[in-house]
Amino acid sequence: MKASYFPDHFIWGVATASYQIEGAAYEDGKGLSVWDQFCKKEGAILYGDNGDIACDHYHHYAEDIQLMSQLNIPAYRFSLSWPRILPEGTGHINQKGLDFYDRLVDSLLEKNITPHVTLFHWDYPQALLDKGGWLHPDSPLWFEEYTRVVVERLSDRVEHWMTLNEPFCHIFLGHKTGEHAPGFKLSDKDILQIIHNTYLAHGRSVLALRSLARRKPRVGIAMVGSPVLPATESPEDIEAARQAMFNLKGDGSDLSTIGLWFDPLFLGKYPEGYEKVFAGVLPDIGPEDMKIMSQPLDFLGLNIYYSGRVRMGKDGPEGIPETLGMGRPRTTMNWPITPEGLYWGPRFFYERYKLPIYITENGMANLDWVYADGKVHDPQRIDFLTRYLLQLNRALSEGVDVRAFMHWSLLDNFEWAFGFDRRFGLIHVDYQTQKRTLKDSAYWYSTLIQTNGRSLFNP
Ligand code: IFM
Repeated sequence: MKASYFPDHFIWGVATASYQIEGAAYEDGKGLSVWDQFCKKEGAILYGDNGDIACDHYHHYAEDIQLMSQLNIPAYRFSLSWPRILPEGTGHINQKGLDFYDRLVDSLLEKNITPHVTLFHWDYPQALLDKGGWLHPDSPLWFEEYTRVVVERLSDRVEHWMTLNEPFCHIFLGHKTGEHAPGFKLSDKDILQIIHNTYLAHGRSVLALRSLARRKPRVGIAMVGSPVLPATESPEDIEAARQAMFNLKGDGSDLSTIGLWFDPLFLGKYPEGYEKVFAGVLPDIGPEDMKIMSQPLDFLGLNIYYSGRVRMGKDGPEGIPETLGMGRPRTTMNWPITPEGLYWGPRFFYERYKLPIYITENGMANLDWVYADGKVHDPQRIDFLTRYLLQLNRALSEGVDVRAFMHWSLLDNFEWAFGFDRRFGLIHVDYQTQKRTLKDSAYWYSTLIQTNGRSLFNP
């Protein structure tokens, strides 16, 4: 493919999240988050790392914004720490926490960088967990209250909002497998109730944003959007991929089926077969619930990293166990490199949910260090992004309405259970000194942005 199909107003950006970069975990009146607590658990995090200091962005935000400006990055997706703003989760407002986000937003706008705010990227207030967390029937109201506080303070300047980041990871890894905070291993019944409550919280938050925001908001959500890939482009294999993504199968894999996580939000109903597959463990569903959780959105955010593949077999989709092994390329997360995800993901989600697509995260972890010449050479990341973005370009060329691409991440940061071991940034962070060094990929991304994607075709 030779032509660049990135439209004129395509949004190029970078993404981060509060707990992964801010540090200042015990400063200026911030309350505890479940991640502050989880990191103290022996063996929870690789090498016993924690986000107490992380990239110390709380104190280095001006420098980080200056670097974004130097790179001509027009959009910055970041999240707010709920317990920094409401230390107990509800009630008392910590003005110093809000002041920080005020300074952040003002400094971004001064540099002509558009803020894209995610309200919740996993650092849940510990005080609310102690009251029952997302299982508590009032949990949607708590999130609505938090949204109102934020909107009251920031919506005179912020127009772009995401309610939640990757509910699948937060719920499944945090409450089912226990790999993430709060480290629970709950029953399927509890998980389905948590999904339901979280989605009600999302819906209430959207309603609050729409009714209170002083500037007309653009509201969406960032979902785990890695699609299932078809083994070939035959209509049968493409159909197999669709079915594998969206249909419940009743084979024990249903909690991770994409349709379970997307349909309630975007179609206002649980997927076909839900009552049967989950008989005996269904959540309490109020008469208005599906309407509340499926509030119309302005865009669908997809975080896409890697995918599995299927073909159509005689009894339906068959997985192809080929993505790793045999020396195949992979990132330091051990994730296979599957660029076609940025074609099939936008295509399948746009086809089913008919919303403009934002790629709210894509990128790779790499073994980066500062070379003897003082630079950080990361050709793998440049190659990875080239391959993925060419596939996104293909989706655009076929009419899929993709409006944004946000690189994960701006900075190397705290990669959850993997601590600081995995580096996803365009900017290298020396965690001992907090020195930032632009990687080769940062300059490459800057050129890409300035040519609106055309440099992909003339490297
Ligand atoms: O670092 C995470 C981010 O917080 C959520 N999406 C995936 C990234 C890489 O694992």
